[in-house]
Amino acid sequence: MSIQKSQAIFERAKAIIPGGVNSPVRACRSVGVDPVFIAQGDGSSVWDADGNKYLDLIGSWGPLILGHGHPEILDTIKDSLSMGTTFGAPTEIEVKFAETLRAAVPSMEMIRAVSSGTEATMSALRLARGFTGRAKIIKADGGYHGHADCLLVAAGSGAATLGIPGSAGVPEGAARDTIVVPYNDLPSVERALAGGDVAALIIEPVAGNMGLVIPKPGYLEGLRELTKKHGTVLIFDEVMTGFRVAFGGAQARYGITPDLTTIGKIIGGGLPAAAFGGRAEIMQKLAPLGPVYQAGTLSGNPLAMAAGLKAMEILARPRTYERLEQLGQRLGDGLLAAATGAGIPAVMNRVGSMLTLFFAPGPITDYETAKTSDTKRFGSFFRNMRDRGVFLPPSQFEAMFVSLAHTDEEIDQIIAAAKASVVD
Ligand code: HOZ
Repeated sequence: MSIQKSQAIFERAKAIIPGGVNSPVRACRSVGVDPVFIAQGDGSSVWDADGNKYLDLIGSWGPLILGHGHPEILDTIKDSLSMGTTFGAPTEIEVKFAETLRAAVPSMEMIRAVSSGTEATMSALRLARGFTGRAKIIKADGGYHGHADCLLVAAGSGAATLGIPGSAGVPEGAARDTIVVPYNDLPSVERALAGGDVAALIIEPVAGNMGLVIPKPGYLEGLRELTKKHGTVLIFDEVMTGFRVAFGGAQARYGITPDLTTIGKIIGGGLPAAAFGGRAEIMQKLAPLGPVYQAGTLSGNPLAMAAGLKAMEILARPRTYERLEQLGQRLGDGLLAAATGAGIPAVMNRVGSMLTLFFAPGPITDYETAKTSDTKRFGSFFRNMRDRGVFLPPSQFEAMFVSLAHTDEEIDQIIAAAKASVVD
C-alpha cells in the first residue's frame, strides 16, 4: 500500500501546522506511524490522498453515526446553504433545534447552542460556579472534557495519549480548584464533597477518553445522590454519549437525571455544533437573563443546526438503536475473540456502538486499570489494521465508533483483519 501522497502532504503540513495536525491525536505518534491524509468519505468508508480505502471506525470521533455523506444530511445542508451561512442574529432553526434536543433529552429544560464540546463544558462549569457561588470542581482521573484550563488536570484523550495529562500553560490558579477522583469510586467523591464547597462534578456517564470505561452499577446513582445532598451541580458530559448510547444519551440509558448536560458531535450532523443545557433555574443565570457571561459569533450556526436537526430526525426512526446495538455487539464480540483466540490478554468494554479493545487482562474500570494495557501491542495492532484497510482511532485511550452505514459483512471483514493483525 503506497501512502506517498499523504507523506508529501504531511511534510508540507509539518512546516506550517504544529505537528502537521489540527488536533494532536491525529498525528498518530503513539502508534508509531505518520498519519494518512483523508480525501473523501462515503458511507462506512474513507479514502486517503493516495486512493487507499479504509473501513472507518473513527467516524470523525463520534459525529458520523449515520456514516459519511448521508444523502438526507447533504440535501439538508445544500438547502440551508442557499439561504445564507451565518447571520450573527437569531434564526428560527435555532429554536427548532433546541425544541428537538429537549424532546430527546428532557433534563435540558433550557438550552444554549455553541460550536464545540470544549465550549459547552467550559461554559457549563462557569455557569455552575456562577449559580452556586463556589469555585471547586470535581472531575475523574483520565476523564476528558475538552481543553479549558481547569479541565486539563489528569486529562484523558490526546493528553493521556501524549503523556501530558496536566498541560503546560495552565496557570496553577486555574488548576487549583480542580479535584481529581478515580472513575467508578464513590467514596473519593464523598470525601471531596464533604467540605460543601464544590460547585460542580463533571463526568462522562460512560467514559470514552481513557478508552471506554463502563459505569459500575450504582455509580451514576451514587453521584446523583451525593451531589444533590451537597448542593453541587451534577454535569453529565454527553459530548460522546449523546444520541450515541441511546437516543436520549447515557442519562436515558441509565435513568439518571443530571442538573446540566453538555452535548456535541452527533447533534451537529457532521458540522461543528454543541450545546449545554439543564435545569431552567440554573440556565436562567446566563446572560442576558443573568450575570454569567457566555457568547459566540457562530453559535447556533444555521447550517450546523439544520444538519443536526436532520440527524436527530433520522435517529428517531424505528429500530435505529437496536441496529446500532447489533452492529456494536457483532464487532465487540468479534474483536475480543480475535485477540483471546490468539492467546492475547484482552478486554472488550462496549456500550452500544462505542467500544474499546484493551490489550490487558482486565477488568478495566478506571484510568489506573486502563493504563495497564499493552500500548506497544496496540500500536502494532493499529498499524496492521491500517495496512489491511481498517481505520482505527490511533490510541489505546480512545473509543471506536460504529455507524449505521456499516454492514454485517463489513464488520466481519474488520474482524477477519483483526484476527490477522493481532498476531503479526
Ligand atoms: N479529542 C478527540 C478524541 N477524544 C480527538 C479529536 C480529533 O482529533 O478530531
